[in-house]
Amino acid sequence: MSEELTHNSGNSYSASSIQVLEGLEAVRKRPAMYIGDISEKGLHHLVYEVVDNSIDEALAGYCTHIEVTINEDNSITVQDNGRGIPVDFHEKEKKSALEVVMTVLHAGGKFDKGSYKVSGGLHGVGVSCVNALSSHMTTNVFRNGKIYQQEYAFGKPLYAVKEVGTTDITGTRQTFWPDGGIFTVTEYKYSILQARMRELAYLNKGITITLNDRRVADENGETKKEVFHSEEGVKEFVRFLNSTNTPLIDDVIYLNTEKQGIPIECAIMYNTGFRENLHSYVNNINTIEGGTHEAGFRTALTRVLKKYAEESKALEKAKVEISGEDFREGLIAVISVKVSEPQFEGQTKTKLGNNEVSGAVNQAVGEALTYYLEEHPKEAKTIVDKVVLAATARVAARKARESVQRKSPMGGGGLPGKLADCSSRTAEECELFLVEGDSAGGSAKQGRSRQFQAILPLRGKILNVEKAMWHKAFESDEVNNIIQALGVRFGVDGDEDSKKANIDKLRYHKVIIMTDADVDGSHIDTLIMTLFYRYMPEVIQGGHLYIANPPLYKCSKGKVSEYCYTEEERIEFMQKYGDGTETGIHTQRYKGLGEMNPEQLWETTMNPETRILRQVNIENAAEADYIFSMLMGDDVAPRREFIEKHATYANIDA
Ligand code: 0RA
Repeated sequence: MSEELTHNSGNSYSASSIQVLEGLEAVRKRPAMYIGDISEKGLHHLVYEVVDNSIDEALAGYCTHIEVTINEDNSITVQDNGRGIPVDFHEKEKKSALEVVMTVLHAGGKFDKGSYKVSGGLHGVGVSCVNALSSHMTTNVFRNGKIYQQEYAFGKPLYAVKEVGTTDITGTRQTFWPDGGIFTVTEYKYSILQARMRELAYLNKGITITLNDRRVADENGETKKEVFHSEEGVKEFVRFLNSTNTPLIDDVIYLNTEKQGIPIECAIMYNTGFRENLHSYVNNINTIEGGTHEAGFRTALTRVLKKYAEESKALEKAKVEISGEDFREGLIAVISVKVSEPQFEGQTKTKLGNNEVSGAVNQAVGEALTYYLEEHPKEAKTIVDKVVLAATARVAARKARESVQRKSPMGGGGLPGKLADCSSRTAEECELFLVEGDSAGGSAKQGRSRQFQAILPLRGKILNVEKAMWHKAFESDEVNNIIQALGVRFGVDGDEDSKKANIDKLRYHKVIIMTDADVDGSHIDTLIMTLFYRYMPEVIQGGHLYIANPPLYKCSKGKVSEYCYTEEERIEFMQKYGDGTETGIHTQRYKGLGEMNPEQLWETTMNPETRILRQVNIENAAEADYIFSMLMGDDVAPRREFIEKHATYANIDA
């Protein structure tokens, strides 16, 4: 965990406020402890934290609209139409309730609204943490016909709460400037906030969330704005997530109920694909490590479908035994529960531990599914037929996998012939470059640092694993070479049919995809990322997957020469060294990695001292799933649009 020591302003605090200030100083001393990290993730987390307070107000029944704005200077404004944070005098703290909320850690609980607090960011630390980590923050409360205001610097109030006007609305407005002395980046990414606001709108039906980006305007001077609102909640969410797949049955099996005091909302679809795709949430938090709610869901699904299949005699024709995961091939589902005192466990604290939730979900899903199957015999048969097919395929998959693993490093079969391995055996320092093409692979082998860099050339496009059945992927030479070189195993922990990869034996802690800076290269990048995302997500979650960033140009003028990694950098070079035209400047365009000699490749793309690597991360699993199915799907138009929008080379190849 990263730790940052910042600003010690040396102010003298009055005795009564010492405790308060110590609280927020702790946040500034160890920000990562409170918001996870101080990079892009933590920066965006600040917004979630503030929005969560408004979501709580909405869930309590007092707020319908939340407006989030990225301002021109990358400050953020969140305004809601709730009751407004109370501003009256707080007897114990001897100051306004608003000031307590803004400056006391975990003060939220002191204003318990009677109902339990269901939202709360992953860290649920409260708005005072956002305040502590902002160089400046302004709060306005619209309440009692008046507008109240207080401002803060690094979490400290600049003045007591004051009245600044009258109003006929109610609500709360928060504006904050993340502290550049704490965060490694301070620029907000629209797409990250967009994904989270969309998700929140689906998870909290009826609420309207507006997202504005004041940093970019179109030709009419209009700035970007999107409105997220869902009337059907997770039922609509699952349709959205499945929109790039072909549904097996058109219906969404949906339930919205309460069992043993636990609100449960769940939507289930089947598609013609082979993956299981379960997205679970507890109090709006994405529980990527699963937990008791997921266990309850799976138990109910298996129990009900198995019973139905047995009673309808559908299993008799299957020659193989059906296992739990056969019921989940092509399953796409969202489950959202609200738990009053959630116990979060696991490495990333995203695994629900409360045992009582398992039975509640089991019961709710069991009832809804039983009812659906009884009412829809045709659809029920379609699902059961697919389950039987999945079981047959699974047995074939195991055979294919075993043949791979016999050849794998641990199986004694050695490493792939095409791998130029490094000499170090310390995985932490080892890097594996997955290189497009034999010729670039050759340059990379000569240019690399043999001690810790290994090269695996890949020929042509690797198999599209998004489309392939599970076992098909293991029949592809290129996929097998990657898996063998990595040293990972599938089907471990005594469950030989488990689709989980064991990455304990990962031989390289950096796996770097290195492809040409063109459309084909991008396509290969996405294919390889899909392979990891679908089969070995732990490699991505562990922060081991990277994309190399080769230069697009080498621009020279006389004795000066510079590598340019973007079109903007090339234009900058021209402006700096030219007279605005291309007279006198020599521009070498690198169309492919193979055009660089080994020294150039080392210098620009492989040398840890000078290279630029982009780390692949999954911030929002639902969004990632959607994007990968879209990128790998049959529909060409959205894929082209996505690649054009995200690639650095787009206008060069056009
Ligand atoms: C405590 C009590 C009341 C409202 C709120 C907090 C509240 C907090 C936030 C944070 C962002 N937006 C908010 N809206 C409301 C209820 C006060 C009453 O009884 O009127």
